[in-house]
Amino acid sequence: MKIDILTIHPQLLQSPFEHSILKRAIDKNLVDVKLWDIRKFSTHKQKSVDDYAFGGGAGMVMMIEPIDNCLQEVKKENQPDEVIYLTPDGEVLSQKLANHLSTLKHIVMICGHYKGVDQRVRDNFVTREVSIGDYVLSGGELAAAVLSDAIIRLIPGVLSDETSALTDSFQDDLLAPPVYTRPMEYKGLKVPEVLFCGDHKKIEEWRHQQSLERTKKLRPHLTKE
Ligand code: 6GU
Repeated sequence: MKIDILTIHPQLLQSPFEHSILKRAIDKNLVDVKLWDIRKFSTHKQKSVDDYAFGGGAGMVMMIEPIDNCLQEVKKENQPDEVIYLTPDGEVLSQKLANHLSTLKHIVMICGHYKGVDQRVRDNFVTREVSIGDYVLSGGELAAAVLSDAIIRLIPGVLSDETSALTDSFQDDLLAPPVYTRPMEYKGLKVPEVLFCGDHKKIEEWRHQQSLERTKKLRPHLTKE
């Protein structure tokens, strides 16, 4: 998979891809992530990427030209399956959407700032708009990092234990069960007995029951009856 991310703050996005699972996925060539600095595609003397909103009002708007220029450069390499604009008014990210996006070959993400991008970018270049929740961030960069992580970890071969993504919270509309490790007892705090019984069927039943109870309590809308 290839992910191209268009941003005016490429440095802000570097670190998430330089550690842990995302780094390993890149090192294994399972995904190629490229950060594009929109500012480099500005034709203005000052390399400006934003301007005042027509009609007035507070806040600057990101201009169409540097984004168009950058997108054209990205598309020279190959045609993307989706051009995603990260915005608080987009479709709220879900595991279902992450699953779908993880099956694609080439995704472009555009990070907005200020009051957003010129609507003509959204109307003509963007194929999908995604939000990571109903709250406002100062820019799309952190959202793009979240979306990338949610997608990349699902690409076959990225997680060492192939089944571990399948048993994630939400993968079957259930929250994950609690997990424990050594020591068996810490300052009087004990691990549930059932985990030491050695009966794998019984343990799986207990875990499933815990998942159901957690989901009912914490995400009641997921338990359809
Ligand atoms: Cl995708 N962008 C911004 N700026 N804020 C957000 C968001 C995206 N998703 C939730 N809040």
